[in-house]
Amino acid sequence: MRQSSELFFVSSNNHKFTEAQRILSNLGLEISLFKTTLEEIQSNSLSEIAKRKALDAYSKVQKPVIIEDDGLFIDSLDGFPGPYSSYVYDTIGNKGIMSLLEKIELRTAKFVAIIAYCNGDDDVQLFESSILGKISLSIEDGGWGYDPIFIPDGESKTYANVSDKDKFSHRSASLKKFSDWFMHTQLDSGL
Ligand code: ITT
Repeated sequence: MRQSSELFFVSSNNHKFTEAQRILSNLGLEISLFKTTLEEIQSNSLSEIAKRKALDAYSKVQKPVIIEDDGLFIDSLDGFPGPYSSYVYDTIGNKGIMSLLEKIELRTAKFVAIIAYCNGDDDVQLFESSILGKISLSIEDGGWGYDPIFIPDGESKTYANVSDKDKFSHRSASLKKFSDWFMHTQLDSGL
């Protein structure tokens, strides 16, 4: 049975919302976008950043919210851009990442997604998943963000051109964890 609730996905990124909405809808959960730019603290910990984003989101919406914080961690760059992925994408972008990896053979990387749910001033639940992969040798066409340069393990194409990104993406894995928890705890308790 399709469950509906007043649950807001708070983000400045339409692409993230579109994917999250599709993934959660397939799991029977409907969300709405509350579009705004959230406070993003300087930290080496994605969890800390996600927690603060969720609290900021709740303070703005005053209703149950989820936020998502992602990071692309490149092994040969000691995990860079990691928690700084958004800033790095907006500054040096995929071309800059390619330049940093020029002549570097080790191109393994992982994409991490943390979903944070908040329904109160100090009530934050975190759901984390990651996917291993590598950085492509050239920038593919299509997709958004780092899609054109991230090849998930087991695939020959980047996220931009795989046939069903939702099936295995970092986002879908963490959203699945969240929805399992949310359906069994929050909706059952009548929220
Ligand atoms: P918020 O307003 O939700 O914070 P954001 O784009 O700043 O949006 P993040 O802080 O989580 O999001 O930034 C992570 C970066 O990684 C950002 O540049 C995204 O575009 C990129 N990214 C995250 N998931 C991605 C995906 O599935 N494919 C491509 N790029 C992705």
